[in-house]
Amino acid sequence: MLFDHSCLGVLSFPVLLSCALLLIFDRSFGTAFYLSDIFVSGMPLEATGGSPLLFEHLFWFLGHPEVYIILLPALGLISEIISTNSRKPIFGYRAMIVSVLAIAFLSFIVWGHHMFMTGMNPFLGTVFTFTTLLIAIPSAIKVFNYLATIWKGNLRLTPGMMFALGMVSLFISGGLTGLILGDSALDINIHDTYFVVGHFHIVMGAGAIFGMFAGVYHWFPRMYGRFMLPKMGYLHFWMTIAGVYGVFFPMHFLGLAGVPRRYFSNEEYELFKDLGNINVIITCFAIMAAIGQLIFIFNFFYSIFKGRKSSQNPWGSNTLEWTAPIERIHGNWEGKLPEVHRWPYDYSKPGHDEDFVSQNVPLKAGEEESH
Ligand SMILES: [Cu+2]
Repeated sequence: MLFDHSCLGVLSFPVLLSCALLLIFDRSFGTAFYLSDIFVSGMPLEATGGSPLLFEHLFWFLGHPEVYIILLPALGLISEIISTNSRKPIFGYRAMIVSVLAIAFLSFIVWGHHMFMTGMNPFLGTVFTFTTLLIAIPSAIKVFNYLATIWKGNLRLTPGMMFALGMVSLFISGGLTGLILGDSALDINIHDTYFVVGHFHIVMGAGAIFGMFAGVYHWFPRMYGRFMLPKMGYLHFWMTIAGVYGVFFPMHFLGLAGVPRRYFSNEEYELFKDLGNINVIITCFAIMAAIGQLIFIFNFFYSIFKGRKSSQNPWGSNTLEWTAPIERIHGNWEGKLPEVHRWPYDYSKPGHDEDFVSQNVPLKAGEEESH
């Protein structure tokens, strides 16, 4: 996933850089990449011939892959956490890899779905709709595989696992509204409304942040040799997930009613008065979510010094980082580096005493590799 993520970064960020350079040229050096027949106080600007839409094209050529640049590392974290805490190999490992590669490739040919309202030829809009909706397939495969990994697993609902499951939940809710926004015929009705704000904050904002929280709770014992306080972790989780849904779920209804995004209140306008002041509810949930984050910050720093001491490999994980000594030493391992003999998902493998087999354990005679 990190490889995938890096490819996306290498290919998409230069486009943003060029986009910004052209903008600097336009603003400071009299070029007209983005300026075309623009009138100020009735007088045409000197620089003409460019296209303001070019800016949007270049921006969104970064903008869409960027969503996955943010999301993929978090999905990588939760793949590991969900498998470890279900005590099962990740379901459909190969399908997962093909899915993230497909998502990465497709993410470069969908940027037009942000621009259905720019006067784009409807036929081109249809093409972007098609490629966008194709992303639903690998995304659904990933979600299915996460659910299949949990299915009949020996679940350990640690705070890290809770956040990982929370991310799957957000990925589903945000993904489903993405289907609506990716379809030009539906998107045109709700373009630039609060529906969009609700959608992307759930899927790429909160979704990615949940993945990061899952990672912090899971690898904290590895980093500091201590656990974070679990009760505070659960409190943080429930306040955050309730906060996220409480803030962004109602926004979908605001958007469906037609309230444009970035308006600070729907009550200012006769048209949207009947909705009541939904912002009050949203604000209450936002404050609750914010308090939840204070709990996390306290828990993090408190646990570094006062958390319960952790054993070498508290979650029973297979990957090598858990074999490194807990004391601070120079380098990761003393002496020889450990050798990898198996994939990282040998959980509950028949023929072994424990329900995990560290990657540095050689294959037994007659034991097959699990891939
Ligand atoms: Cu997009």
